[in-house]
Amino acid sequence: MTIGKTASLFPEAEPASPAEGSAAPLPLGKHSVVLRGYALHDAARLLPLLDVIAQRAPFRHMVTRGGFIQSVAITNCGALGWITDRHGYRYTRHDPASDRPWPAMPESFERLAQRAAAAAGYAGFHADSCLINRYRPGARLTLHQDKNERDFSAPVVSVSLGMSATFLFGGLARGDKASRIALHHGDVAVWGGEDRMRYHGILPLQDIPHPALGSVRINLSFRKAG
Ligand code: MD3
Ligand code: FE
Repeated sequence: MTIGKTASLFPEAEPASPAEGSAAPLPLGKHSVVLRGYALHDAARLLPLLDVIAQRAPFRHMVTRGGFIQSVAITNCGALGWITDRHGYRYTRHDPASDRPWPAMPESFERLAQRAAAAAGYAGFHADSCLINRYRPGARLTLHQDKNERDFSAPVVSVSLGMSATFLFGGLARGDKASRIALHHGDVAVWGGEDRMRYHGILPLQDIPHPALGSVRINLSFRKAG
């Protein structure tokens, strides 16, 4: 196999345009990849749509089952939205803050997630949920598994915007050693197969402002929740 020529490994991962991802896919686990800069070309179009979503369903700090307030503020778009409260974690059709349905998922969000999934080998991915995480300096996500979705055979597609973060990618047990991967503005990661159940998290964000977004990191995670 030729190093630096990944076309045979990831035949569908070729960028649709030169602007869509410049580096070769970086394999994480056996069934996960980071597509560096894959969303760079779309970022300017995603941001105003995010503002519209956040006007209708504002970012909020939710309470965990254990009674802790999350340092990450969240909102959702799509048919289903992920929430946490004193009863635990789950997906709902309505925003508990307004009792209205979550804002619809913009078509451009859906298409980006579908394209990235296909580029990672998951053709036919249809997200019905997009969890939007907002990190300010110091915000973090402790090691956890995502297991509120019905269908673990579908991957999770994540889009990073704004400040860079250090992602922790652990094993199937909480105590397994986690590797660290930097995620930057425009990076897209796709987690599937057995990697889907691996523990993961985000280290407390450092305050290194992003030139366009300032002191904030936004992560969109697309899921097939229902
Ligand atoms: C890896 N969010 O919201 S990317 C989460 O950057 C979450 O905000 C992180 O973990 C963030 O649950 C990480 C998304 C992600 C989602 C599911 C995964 C990464 C994953 C499942 C398995 C492995
Ligand atoms: Fe997660």
